[in-house]
Amino acid sequence: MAGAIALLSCVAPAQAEDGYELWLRYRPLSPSYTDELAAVAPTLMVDAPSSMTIDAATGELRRAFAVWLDRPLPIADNGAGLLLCRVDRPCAEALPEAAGKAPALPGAFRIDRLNGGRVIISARDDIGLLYGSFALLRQIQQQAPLAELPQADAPRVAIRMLDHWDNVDGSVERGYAGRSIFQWWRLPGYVDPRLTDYARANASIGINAVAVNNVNAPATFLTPRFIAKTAALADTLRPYGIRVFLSARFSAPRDLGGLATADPLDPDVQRWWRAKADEIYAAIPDFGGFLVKANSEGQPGPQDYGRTHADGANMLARAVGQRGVVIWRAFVYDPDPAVERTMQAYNAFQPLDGQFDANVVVQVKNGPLDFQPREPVSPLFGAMPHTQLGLELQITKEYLGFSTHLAYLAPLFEEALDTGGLGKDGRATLAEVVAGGPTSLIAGVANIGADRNWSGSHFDQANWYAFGRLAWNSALSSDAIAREWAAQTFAPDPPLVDAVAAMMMPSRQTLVDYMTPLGLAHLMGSDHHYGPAPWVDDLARPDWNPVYYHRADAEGIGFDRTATGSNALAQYRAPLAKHYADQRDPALPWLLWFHRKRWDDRLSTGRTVWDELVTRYDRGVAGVDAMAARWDGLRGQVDARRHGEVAALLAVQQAEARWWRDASIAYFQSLSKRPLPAGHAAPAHSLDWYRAQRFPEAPGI
Ligand code: BDP
Repeated sequence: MAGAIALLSCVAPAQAEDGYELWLRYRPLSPSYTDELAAVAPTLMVDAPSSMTIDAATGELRRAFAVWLDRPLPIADNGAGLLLCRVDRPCAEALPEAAGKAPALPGAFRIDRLNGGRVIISARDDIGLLYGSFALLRQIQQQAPLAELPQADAPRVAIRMLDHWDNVDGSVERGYAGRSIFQWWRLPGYVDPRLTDYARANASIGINAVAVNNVNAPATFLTPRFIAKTAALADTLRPYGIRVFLSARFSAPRDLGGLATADPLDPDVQRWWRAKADEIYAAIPDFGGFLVKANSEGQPGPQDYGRTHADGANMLARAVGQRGVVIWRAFVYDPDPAVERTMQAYNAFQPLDGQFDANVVVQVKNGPLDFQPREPVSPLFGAMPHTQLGLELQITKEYLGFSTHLAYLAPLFEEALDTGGLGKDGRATLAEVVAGGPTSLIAGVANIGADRNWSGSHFDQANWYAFGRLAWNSALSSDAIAREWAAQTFAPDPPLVDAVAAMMMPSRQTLVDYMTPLGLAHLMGSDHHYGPAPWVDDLARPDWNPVYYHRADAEGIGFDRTATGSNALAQYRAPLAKHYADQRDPALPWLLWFHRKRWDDRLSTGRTVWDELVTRYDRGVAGVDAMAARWDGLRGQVDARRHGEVAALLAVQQAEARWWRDASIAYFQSLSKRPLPAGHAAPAHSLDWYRAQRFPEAPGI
């Protein structure tokens, strides 16, 4: 009987790949590589005081090596195996000189090979040993030559954070991967074991902070019941070096405390927040602090009482004290939209530079508008030298085709991080502006939900992964990140990795081409932001309407943000303003963002504006077709389930790219009255047909 079972288990098909394991997918490696690995790491030795974080590190190493070596990795007291070494322990004597010396943010680590043999992971803190363990595993998963394992690495940004826009009822604002993973109703008694896998995934890419609730959340999250629930989450995440934050509603002293006001200068209000912070710290000693959306899109804030954003942020920062930080969002725009929308956050915050307390971080979205497929960077990154600015990116693809469309976001993140002409002397990149000190911050709005594959699609996992890797080290290239992700997620097979990276790298530009080419923005359907609706002109505020942004009419198209128009360009320093104003760049990324052009104006490409627009739309459609064809070519090289799921979504994307192209061309042609250039097909339907489409059930609202 036992023999029969053994035989059966040999022939039974491997468990279907459903994406649950993310990039932490440990699979047998090539026999020769396995032999080498077994020689280098026959055992694991730990020289560090015991802690939950060390247990997490050894647990992960043993989980992976058990698969690779096909036997448990024994923990040894001595010997020549893999060594985890905290540099304040005797093991440090064996380390190279440099180990543990360089000043760095917590989490720095080294991987060394002694005399070409033994592998040692060393760090000054436990979290560094955990990060070092994940770095080693990442290398081995890619079958990197063992000679290439040595490395020294340290984070450049202190707070690498996911912002969940999760609600009390389990829904997720702008979430396209199912319900909230936090299961608020069952907490604190039941903590879903899935959250440990969530913590592992985050730690593996260096994420060390999470805001667990929506920036639009009610004050409910600050009640004792929800503090207890949040404490249970914090207990689960703590071993992985992750601190929990809460979005705090500014009116909480009124909503919960029964006070008549939430005025930040009122002593009762200040006392209420101090007591609330104390209550939270009693339950969660390493609580990260508050994230606040104030006086923005109807949320309450200090301006309700004639106070400034600095008054509000500093009041909360004093309640938190040295124990944590207050992350104050700069995503505000005036209730009176007389000033051009993209200039408003700058106008509201720049005059407050220097007025924020040391434990306040002002969190600025990458662009001055709102997470569009392409935006210039926010001018605030060049204008607040005396304020700790944090960067907010959006990982969930609210404006980039939800989790249906394949768009790899690392090039978008990288484009923002690498933008120069910023900082106090106008010479820093955005990455340099936000890097460095103990409250430096990069946050990303999470794309995680209760879907089995976490992100709604397999390729959207790459955006979570790339966010973490770039928040840790913005100097990594999008291409390198795509490759390491693909090798871990699918297989460390170079031709496969090449093909997957070749799909991912142009995918964001492809999406820009079929949705918002040439610097256009905000053309999506109202509220849900799904699909094209460039014709919308009847929303309550002018700056909620797509027509506000493209300004197309019989004459031409584009938003004049130069000195002859809104002059938003003047919010940038000269070299960056010049870069954005450039109309000769053959890529023309910012053309219609900063300039208004006539339809027949000739561009540096040799085409007229109208012809160029149509050409870009068609280039976008062709790009999606090419991506689908490439994926089709990988049939048989990727497991059938994941291959089929990705292929199905790519087919939807092919149809929806055509829809975007056709609806946009039908609308703009109704204004331009120009013929389509030769070789470009007419839209499949009339403009009225596109205008009549309705999607009230679209997710994420
Ligand atoms: C917008 C989203 C909205 C968010 C807002 C924000 O549509 O759901 O609440 O950003 O960032 O893009 O506060």
